[in-house]
Amino acid sequence: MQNMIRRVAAIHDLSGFGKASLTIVIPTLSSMGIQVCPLPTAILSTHTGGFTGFSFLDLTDEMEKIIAHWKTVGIRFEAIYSGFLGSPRQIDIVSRFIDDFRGEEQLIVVDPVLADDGELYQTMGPEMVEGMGRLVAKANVVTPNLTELALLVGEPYREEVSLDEIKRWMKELSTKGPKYIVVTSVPVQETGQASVIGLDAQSNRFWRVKNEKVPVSYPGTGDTFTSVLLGSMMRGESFPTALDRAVQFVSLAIRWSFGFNHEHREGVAIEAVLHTLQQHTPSYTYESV
Ligand code: PXL
Repeated sequence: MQNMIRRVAAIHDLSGFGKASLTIVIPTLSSMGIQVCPLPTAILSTHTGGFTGFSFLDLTDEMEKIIAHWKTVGIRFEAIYSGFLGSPRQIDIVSRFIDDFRGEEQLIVVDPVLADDGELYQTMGPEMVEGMGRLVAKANVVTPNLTELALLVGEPYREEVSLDEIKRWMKELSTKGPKYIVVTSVPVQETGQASVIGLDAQSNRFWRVKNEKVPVSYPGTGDTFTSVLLGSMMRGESFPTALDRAVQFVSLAIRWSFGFNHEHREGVAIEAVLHTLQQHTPSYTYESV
C-alpha cells in the first residue's frame, strides 16, 4: 500500500540556532506536502559556520538504535536524503541504511558536503572524501558544488574550468551510479552570474539555470537548495523544473534576508518565503546546454 503522504528519511544534524540542516529540511519539505522522518546525526547549540564555543552531542550510537527500531516497525520511505556527515563511521551507517531501506522508484539523494571554494571544510579529510565517493555511488541524485565535484572525480579544482570540462566530470561521476548529477556554484564566465548545472544521465541531457550573484553567503543555502530539489522531484515535477524551482527559491530567500541588517550566520529567513513553494514556479528559466 502507498504511504498516505510521501515520506523521506532525512539524515542530518539538528542545530538549534542558525538555520541549517534539519531546521531547513523539515519546514521546507513539509511545506511541499512531504513528511520528514529525521534520523539525527548530532545535536548542536548552533551550526558551526561563524559561531565558536557551540555544544555538540554526537548521536552516531543512537543512529544505530533508531535504525534498528525502524526496521522492526517496517517503515517505507519514498526518499532517503543525507547531508553533512561527521565521520567515516556515519558514512558507513548511512550506506547500510540505504541498503536496508532501498525501495522501488525511490529517490536516494546524497548531498556530498565536503568542501567549497576549492577548500575542504575543517572537519573533512581524505577518509571523508573517499567515504563520500562510496556513498554517492549508492545514490540516484547527487548535489555537489563545483569543488566537491572535482574532489569526487579526482580532478584539481579551478574556478575557471570550462563548461565542457564540467560536463565531462559530471558524466564521469554518473558512471559510478547516480542518474541525476546537480552541480551548484558554477560561475558563468561570460556574465559573472552564478549557475547550477544538472545532468539527467538516462536521457543524456544537460540543463542549466543561471541567477544573479548576491555579494554575500549564508550558511544553510545548500540544504535549502537540495530540499526544494527533492521536494519538487517527489511531487513529480520535471528535472529541469525542479532545478529552476530550487534556484529561484534560494534566490528569493537570500534576497528577502539581504534586505535586513541581521547577521549572516543566522542563515536565510525561509519562513518568510515558504508559502511560494505551494505555487507554480514563478518562471521557467532553464536552458538546455
Ligand atoms: O548546512 C550545512 C551544515 C550542516 N551541519 C552543520 C553545519 C553546517 C554549516 O555550517 O555547521 C553542523
